[in-house]
Amino acid sequence: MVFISAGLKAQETTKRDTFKVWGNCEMCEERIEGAALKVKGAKSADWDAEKGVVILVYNPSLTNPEAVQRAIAGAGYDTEKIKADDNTYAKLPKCCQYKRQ
Ligand SMILES: [Cu+2]
Repeated sequence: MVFISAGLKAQETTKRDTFKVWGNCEMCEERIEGAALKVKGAKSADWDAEKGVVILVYNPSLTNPEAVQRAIAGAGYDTEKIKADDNTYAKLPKCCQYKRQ
């Protein structure tokens, strides 16, 4: 019984989600992952430069993928649900100004 309830609890406290984030390079990766991890409840964030996809692990009682996408957009990166502010995007280094959709 103890093992079963421990297993259920672990499932409840961690969720995984993937979503699209546009960017170019390793500097982008640092900013994208850094912005995601600043969100309380975000446990890990891994941006794949080739696919342009973030794999997010988070605690669903503290946050949700939309809040994390909002934080990433706040750093200048468009996500599949939330667009970055034009001014923030324009402040990115030239090499990081990815092609916008
Ligand atoms: Cu970059």
